Amino acid sequence: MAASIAEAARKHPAPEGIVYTYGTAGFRTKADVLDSVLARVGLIASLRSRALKGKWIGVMITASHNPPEDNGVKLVEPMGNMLQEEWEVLSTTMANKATPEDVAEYYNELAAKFKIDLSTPARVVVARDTRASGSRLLGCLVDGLKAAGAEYKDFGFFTTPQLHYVVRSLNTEGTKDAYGVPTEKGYYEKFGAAFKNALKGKKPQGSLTVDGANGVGGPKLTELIKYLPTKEEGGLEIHVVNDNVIKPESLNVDCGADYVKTNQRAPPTSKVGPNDRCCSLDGDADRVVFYFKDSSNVFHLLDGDRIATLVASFLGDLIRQSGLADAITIGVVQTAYANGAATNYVEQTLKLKVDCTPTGVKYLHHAAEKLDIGVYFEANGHGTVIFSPDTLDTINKHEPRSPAQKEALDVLRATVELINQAVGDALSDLLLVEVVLAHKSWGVEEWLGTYTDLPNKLTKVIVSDRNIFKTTDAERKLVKPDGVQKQIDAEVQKVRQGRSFARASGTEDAVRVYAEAATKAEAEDLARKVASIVE
Ligand code: 16G
Ligand code: ZN
Repeated sequence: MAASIAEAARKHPAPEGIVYTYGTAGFRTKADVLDSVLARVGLIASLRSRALKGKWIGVMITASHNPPEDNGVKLVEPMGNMLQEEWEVLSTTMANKATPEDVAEYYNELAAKFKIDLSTPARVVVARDTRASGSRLLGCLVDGLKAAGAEYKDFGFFTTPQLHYVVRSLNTEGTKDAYGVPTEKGYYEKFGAAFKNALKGKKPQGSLTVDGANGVGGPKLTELIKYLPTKEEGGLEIHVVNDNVIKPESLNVDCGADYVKTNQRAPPTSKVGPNDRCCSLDGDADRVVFYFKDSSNVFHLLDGDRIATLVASFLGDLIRQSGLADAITIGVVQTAYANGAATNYVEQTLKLKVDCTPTGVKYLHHAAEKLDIGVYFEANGHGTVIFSPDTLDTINKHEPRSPAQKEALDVLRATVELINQAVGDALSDLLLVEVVLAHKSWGVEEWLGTYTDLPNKLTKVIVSDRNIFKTTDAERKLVKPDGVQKQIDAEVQKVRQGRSFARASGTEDAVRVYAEAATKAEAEDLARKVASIVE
């Protein structure tokens, strides 16, 4: 096998002078320098599967919201979680091995280190988004998988959450934790049925326009719609826009969740009317934000914070109405980017506990796993809700004591099914939002009216070395460089309802500064001052 592994590495030589890192979202960079990485990821995925006694591992080829010429790759653990941190480090080391011989040697070294029996089957599921470079990179990945003797299933074009779904379903098939039928159709059937059951006769108002970022989410949503009740059957009218995957160079260009969140405006092509509900997915559909224009043509964003508060309030109502309030508690997990008004609303109005974690889905996910029901969303739209095994058991076994309790319990059970437990899923999340709005008989204005965001400003500062910025307290305070936090605190004191923090980006060579305050002018001024301290 050493020979075949060296051969695969030789076929896809590592370009000189590039250092690769498995970051918060896997390896991600310009697509034309990723061939060697993909071949090596094939080797790592095979080892990871063997280390877990032949469980299915997922490999997703995507660069999410990044420009069309980028690409990336990330690994998925058997239950649909993100790759274990230790293996992120091993993947990084493997990606940076210089020669084919080094690659083969490291492969054997890992096998020895983890006592991996190389005759154990290795099973890997692969899929990709719609980028032009995807098929070439898939070829490189497959070369690595074949060299390692892995069995693999190629699901072709998939959203990232569909891949997570299939991985979890394959590994739980035939057990009491069976998640779903491990096929694309199985995904649509599961979420389609759950949506219908969770609506339970409540009719969604108006329609929803979904911007697919010209990525894989558009055509997959079009497919999912076939499994949803039609408007005539009491379902939701959905219009899919920006779903041009025939032109991969249009991916994420002037559309998509990142565009809308960053620019605080609808895609220029948007043609919807006042108060029409819209949402935007990102390039691999694991992220969603909602928005609308009011009758004065003013744009309003309903971001991840809004989804979290909406969903937490709905689940809280269902738990109480089912008679489960004494047995189950709900918590919300946010990052420092959550608007202060959202945090306040959860604590003061919903009376729920809020945890704050560093940026990155895996941190929120881990914190949410410690709760009975953990609602986690980043402001940028990544997120989902997870239910602990005990909580699921309680919900499944609960005997309602009245018709009203039964009604609420039915909706709660269907809602659990509707939420992708493996990972934040834009398609599942958007259906969840629609279910909540339908039950509350709310439109976007009522949703927006729950609380008023504090004015805020996010800026990016280019520094000579971002690695000197070290944070603590879930990135809310700087411990290094010395004295900087003190200066930030002094500025924050000067404005009303001020809050600000600076952190090194995990995806770009820059430091991000966030500031919020009672007025827009104060928030912008605070951001400017903090940025100049950081510079
Ligand atoms: C990655 C993370 C996302 C986070 C973002 C922050 C995942 C799957 N993605 O895209 O959660 O919000 O990085 O970027 O974890 P930043 O470090 O550049 O601010
Ligand atoms: Zn994404």
